[in-house]
Amino acid sequence: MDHTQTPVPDAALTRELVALAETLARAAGRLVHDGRPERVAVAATKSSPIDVVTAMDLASEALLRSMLAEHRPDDGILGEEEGYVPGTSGLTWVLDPIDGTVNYLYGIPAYAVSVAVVAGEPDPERWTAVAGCVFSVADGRTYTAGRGTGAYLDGRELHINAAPDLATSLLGTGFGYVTQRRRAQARIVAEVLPQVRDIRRIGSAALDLCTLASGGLDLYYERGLNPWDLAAGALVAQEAGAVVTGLDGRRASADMTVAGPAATVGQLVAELERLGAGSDE
Ligand code: LIP
Repeated sequence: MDHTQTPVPDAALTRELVALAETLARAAGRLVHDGRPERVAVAATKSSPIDVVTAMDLASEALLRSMLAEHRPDDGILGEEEGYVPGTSGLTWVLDPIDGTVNYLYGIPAYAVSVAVVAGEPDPERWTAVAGCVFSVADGRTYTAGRGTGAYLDGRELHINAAPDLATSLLGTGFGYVTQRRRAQARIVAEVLPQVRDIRRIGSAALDLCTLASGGLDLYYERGLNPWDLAAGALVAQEAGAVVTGLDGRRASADMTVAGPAATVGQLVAELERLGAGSDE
């Protein structure tokens, strides 16, 4: 399909898509919440022995896909567990059935179902994010956002914190699953930590970005995010007033995602570029 000709939905369709994203995320969230056994087993691993998949990751994505087949049969789907199925409408749903899988595995209450729909090529550097919902499973908080229609937590409009300077910013970040990248990320965070108020490692990029949107963090950066990790959370953060970007003038992508108020994002981007944070060397 030629994604360059995809029209971006108008406000009315955007609101409809936000409502559907919320319906899907909450339905899968109920499944994840109600179906969590006392002891969660690892069903499979992916990029490394610590990159785990549970049966509930698979069940959650299967439910999301079945609901989309009913409600939006012509749209494409890009999901963490089952990959990409192109559609014919120019819209693609980007699904993370459980973001924060390790937290889910250990019973740490910081994991979410992330559902977004984008127009154009399903690539974070090229897509136009249209609507999204991040459902925080453990506490039931529902973050929603539509392109140009604002960001909300349980219906309350969200705005990021005013920009403190870097030294008083509470900074969220995360780490990958592959040893070489983790070693490089440890080097970067060791340089950044003395320059900020403190670091928080929540373990879910979607919740990091939504926490930023609601003022619980001042800044966030992470290298290695998959499209499904950032699709909905980045839209929530942007609609709450955050800049979401990559390094070297690029858009946010797997190479790097930085989010927060424009002034301190500029300072953090400059420091991450100086430290070579866009590579695993
Ligand atoms: C997680 C991300 C998180 C990152 C973790 C992991 P998953 O996604 O949301 O930001 O630090 O390493 O990639 O694997 O739980 O869907």
